[in-house]
Amino acid sequence: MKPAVEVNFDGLIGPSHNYGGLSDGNLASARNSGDVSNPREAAVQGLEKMRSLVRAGLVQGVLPPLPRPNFDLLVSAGFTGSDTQIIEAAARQAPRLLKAAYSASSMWTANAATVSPSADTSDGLLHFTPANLSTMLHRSLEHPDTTASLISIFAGDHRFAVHAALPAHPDFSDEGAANHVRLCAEHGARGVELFVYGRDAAESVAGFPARQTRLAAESVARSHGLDPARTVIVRQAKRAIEAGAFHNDVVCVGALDTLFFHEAAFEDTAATLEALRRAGDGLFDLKPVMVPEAEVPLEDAIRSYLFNSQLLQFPDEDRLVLVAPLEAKETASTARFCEQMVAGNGPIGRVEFVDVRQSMRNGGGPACLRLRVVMTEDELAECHSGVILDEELIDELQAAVRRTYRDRLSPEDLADPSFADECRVAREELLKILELEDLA
Ligand code: SUG
Repeated sequence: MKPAVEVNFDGLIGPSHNYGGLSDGNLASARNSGDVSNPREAAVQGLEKMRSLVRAGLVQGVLPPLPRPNFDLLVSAGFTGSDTQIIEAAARQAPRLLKAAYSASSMWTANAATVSPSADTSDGLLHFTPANLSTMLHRSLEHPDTTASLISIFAGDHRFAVHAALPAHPDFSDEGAANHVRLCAEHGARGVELFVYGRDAAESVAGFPARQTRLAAESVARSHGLDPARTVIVRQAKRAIEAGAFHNDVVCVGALDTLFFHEAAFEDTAATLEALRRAGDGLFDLKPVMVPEAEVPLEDAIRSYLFNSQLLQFPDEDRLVLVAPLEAKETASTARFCEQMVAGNGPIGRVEFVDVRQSMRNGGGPACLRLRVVMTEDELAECHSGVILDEELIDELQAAVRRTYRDRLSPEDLADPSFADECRVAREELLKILELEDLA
């Protein structure tokens, strides 16, 4: 076994972060639709979260924001002329489309791709499949640029395999790592990959959209060369989706041998745990931490985003640390549960609360903001080093954000054509700092 570390690649929140109300089934996005956002504060909050993990001694990466507005979308919708003409006409005739073109949703990198570490794959490569995100228009725009970012950062086909996104058809709806959990004894060891889907390909589900199909999960597992005996594919509870858990990571997070989840997360909890135990046989002893409905009602879990936390092994700490959103401290039932949990002798020994409110108001907690990539020393040495953060680099990025980002943005402001230039300039500064100018 080659030792490996888990690197969290957070999405650097882009200058057009706004509350567009674009995500049906995402209660926070609907609740805050039309509010004034603060892109500068959002990006600073995200970078502060990254800083706290760097300080804890973890390896932290970052993925750059994507180019916004996405003019390709507006041109595909028939808008022509100069950039100014396109934006002015879209603002008048199709304001929702303009919001989609401006969405900063690529910040939620848990949806950027599904990642399988080299310890799990048949060819020994580290595999990525960018998610097609085909359920939501604004998110479906991400994957071509996300693929380009991943190819720039993980270049070298003797170590990395960056696949094409699955076909952009509802049968293949894929939301990436938000519906994927890897369990193992230690990061570098062979693991079990758990995929959670919301519907079968041909099935039509009433109510809020089920964004992940079983076919998408199976396809990714096949192309990553995962061992079927070490792969578990289970269904998310319909009730959880209906209550607002549009991704499994709103009700479940796992790390190493620990699975932390709400009682209502899976359609069949007993069968899920049994399948995980069978798949992990000889590799690790599963430690399930199930939060009962009687202690934390599903609605509180979803409102507080308790499960949308990062579950991390800090150097020099025996038990895992849950990096949770502040909202989980402010919600009585989840705060109480956290206190009891750490006082017990289970696998989670500490909870740290972080302020990512700007993102939370669009339904994105600490776990949404990061893509986990387990990497061996050789893989880490070979990926683009400009995106691996230390505090100095974080300071530089924050200074650029403070220089170039607005601190007030309402969806109506997107109609101003000069905002497009502002976004371009801000992104180019960030790309320069990250030595990723090729993506400009
Ligand atoms: O896809 N919100 C995102 C939140 C993604 C959270 N990711 C994870 N759970 N991993 C979504 O619904 C809202 C955008 C808006 O309304 O402006 C949005 O896209």
